[in-house]
Amino acid sequence: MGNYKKYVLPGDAACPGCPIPIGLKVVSSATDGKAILVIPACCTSVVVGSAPKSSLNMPVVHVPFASAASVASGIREALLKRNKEDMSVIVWAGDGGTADIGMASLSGAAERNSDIIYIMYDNEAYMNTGIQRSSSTPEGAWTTTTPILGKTEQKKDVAKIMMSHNVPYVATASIAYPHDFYNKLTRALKIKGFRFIQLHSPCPVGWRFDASLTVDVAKAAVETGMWILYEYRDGKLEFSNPSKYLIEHNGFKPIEDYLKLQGRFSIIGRERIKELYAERDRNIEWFKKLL
Ligand SMILES: Cc1ncc(C[n+]2csc(CCOP(=O)(O)OP(=O)(O)O)c2C)c(N)n1
Ligand code: SF4
Repeated sequence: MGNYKKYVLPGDAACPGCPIPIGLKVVSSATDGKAILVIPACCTSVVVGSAPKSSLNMPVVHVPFASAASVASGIREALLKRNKEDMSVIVWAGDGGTADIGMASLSGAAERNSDIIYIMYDNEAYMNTGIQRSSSTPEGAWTTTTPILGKTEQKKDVAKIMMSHNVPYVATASIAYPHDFYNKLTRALKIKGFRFIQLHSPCPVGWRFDASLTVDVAKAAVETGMWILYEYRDGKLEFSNPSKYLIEHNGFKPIEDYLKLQGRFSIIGRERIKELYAERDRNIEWFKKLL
């Protein structure tokens, strides 16, 4: 990987074990800093701070919650008018800003095939304002707005929604597999049009695990099939390793191995765990149809 140390500086405002600086190191190294980041309100707005004291040494435009994809589309058009073809425009947004409040502008940018990359770092709740449920929170997870039964609805699958927009590139990634994320972003950077990457990003504060376990939790999500790594290009899907290997060899670890690492699932019942197994299997069968 390239030199992220030039761009992601020590001394940010992240909680210990935060997945955000891990993800941004990959983004800055894959782009070698040649990108403008558009960041709607989220933990990252606080983590990197604002100029002139930002810990992220790249151009950043902080924007209102719902507008990120539209603002990014406009910036890209302005750059093209000025013949600045080599400067990419990347949205870096949380799941609340993507799956919920930013969905309309995201869908609009995808439908127009705007020449931007949209990275949704998915920490599966509104962390910055106090761990409220988002539509990307998984079933059974505790949040401050689902305190008794955990979330009773399934996780909204934004990457699938983006595929249905027939955009040139959709991928999933995980902060536990930075090289896979780096390679996907490098490929996405070479494609024109709308590209979307959903980055699974466990948050120790909101998911209730020890700050030393961020990468282990992210890895366990993949190893249990609760997060599947894939790439979707021009109507064809390809699983990425280790998900590819695990699917082909039916080698997933029990989902409980993932759940028990996190306090947010301590209230989950046996029936709901059964439902998670069924959802995982249905999900994989659905993806297999696109192979
Ligand atoms: C229109 C609007 N509504 C609400 C807020 C308050 N707000 C700021 S950050 C945030 C949560 C963002 O959640 P998410 O996008 O999941 O990112 P995370 O905080 O988890 O990184 C909210 C609700 C806002 N800034 N603007
Ligand atoms: S709440 Fe979670 S995502 Fe937000 S800064 Fe802290 S560790 Fe990072």
